[in-house]
Amino acid sequence: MILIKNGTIVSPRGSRKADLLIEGEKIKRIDERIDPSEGCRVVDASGKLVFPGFIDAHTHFDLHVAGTVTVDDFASGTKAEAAGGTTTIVDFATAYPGETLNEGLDNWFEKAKAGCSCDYGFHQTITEWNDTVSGQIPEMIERGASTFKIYMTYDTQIDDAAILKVLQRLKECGTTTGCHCENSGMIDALREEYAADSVKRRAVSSHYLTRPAAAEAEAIGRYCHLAQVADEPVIDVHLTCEEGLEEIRAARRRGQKVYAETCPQYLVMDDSLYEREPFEEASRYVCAPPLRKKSDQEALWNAIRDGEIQTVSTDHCSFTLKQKALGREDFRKIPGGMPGAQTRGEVLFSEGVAKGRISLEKMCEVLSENPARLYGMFPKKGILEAGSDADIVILDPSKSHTVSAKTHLSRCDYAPLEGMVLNGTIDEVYLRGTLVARDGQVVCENQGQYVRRGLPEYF
Ligand code: DUC
Ligand code: ZN
Repeated sequence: MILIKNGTIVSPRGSRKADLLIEGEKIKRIDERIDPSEGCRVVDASGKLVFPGFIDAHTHFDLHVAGTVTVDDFASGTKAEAAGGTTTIVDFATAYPGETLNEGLDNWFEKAKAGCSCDYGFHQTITEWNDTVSGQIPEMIERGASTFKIYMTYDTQIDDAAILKVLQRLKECGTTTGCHCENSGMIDALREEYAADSVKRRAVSSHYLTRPAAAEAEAIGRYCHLAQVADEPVIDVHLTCEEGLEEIRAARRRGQKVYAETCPQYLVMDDSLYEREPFEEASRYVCAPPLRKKSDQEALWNAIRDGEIQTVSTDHCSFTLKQKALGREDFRKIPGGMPGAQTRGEVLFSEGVAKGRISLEKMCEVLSENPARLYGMFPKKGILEAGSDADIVILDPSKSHTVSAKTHLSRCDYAPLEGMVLNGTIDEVYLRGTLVARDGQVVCENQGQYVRRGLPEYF
């Protein structure tokens, strides 16, 4: 047994000083005072915050993009996650056109065999729509890949007719999907225009200029209207901008259930980074949708505070600077994505809670409880209460540290937030009762198990 004593137990409904007893893989008891029984290991959490393990519902490990593959696979990616307080990830299994959903999911189970240092699950990505795919949805739910993902851009995109049919079918099955919302026609036209100009073609800044906030907002609006017709709750993943948020607000005013996710990069970085020289300094921030304006950051923080954004995930999708250099002559060839697994919780604490933008309780809600509910893992995950998995993060709010690629566990050779001082440091991370990470290092690897997720809870 392990007894975590004198910590502040955090929940969305309030925080209180209490002791927490772990027996085996589960939380046995939480009480004002618990005395250690014989043989019980006592962890002194005086002055520290005790959170339910964080859930990252948006990762891309071992993903092939733009002729290359992410540098982090499940082994390194989940180590970075565990060190950063994440005890469960949900990655995106993809059935490419011509593959069955089962084949897509099988392929991602194979990738996870690299070894996982936190628990893991899968969303199932749908890249084409036909009777066969429709018929396989119940089996995906049965296998625990109970929520889905669709794209309105990239070569994985499906058109509006298919999106409507997906939403109608998922409604019948009691589940939902996340969607990458960007207007591909608008983006394709702008990319062609910029690429025709030999100077612009080499400029990293062309990346964000060809993916404007309007392209995201239009797609979010269209997605919400399709969901209105299907009468289906939906999830917008990686919301970046106020214009997009306005579309979600409009849908909610119509009485729709729309859940929104954002990511730390959209909260603390802005599009001026794409103007940096030389190429290596700017290309590292290329991701889609792109970083936006400072005013968007403020809108997103406020939306988290006000409950308009329900989850904060990483969209961890890492490429080395050498891989980014594939687009040195043509911005369209820069693989999109950046690492963020290890810093998500600490960034939210330091930039959010410590700076007074959001409460401790809200941080817990968007990192733990809300993703657990929305993605069918609650109350096994996402909450500290008797009977739940003993997935626990102990954070020392008085300890600061500096972000550096030299010490992070991602295989990526840069950290987007290199040099940033974060106030608050994760001390210890427990995965189902086992201490798996301490002081930014994984101390017990490959303990992750597959989470067979249930149907979403709509709140
Ligand atoms: N955006 C990225 O930047 N990378 C991978 C997938 C995505 O949507
Ligand atoms: Zn993504």
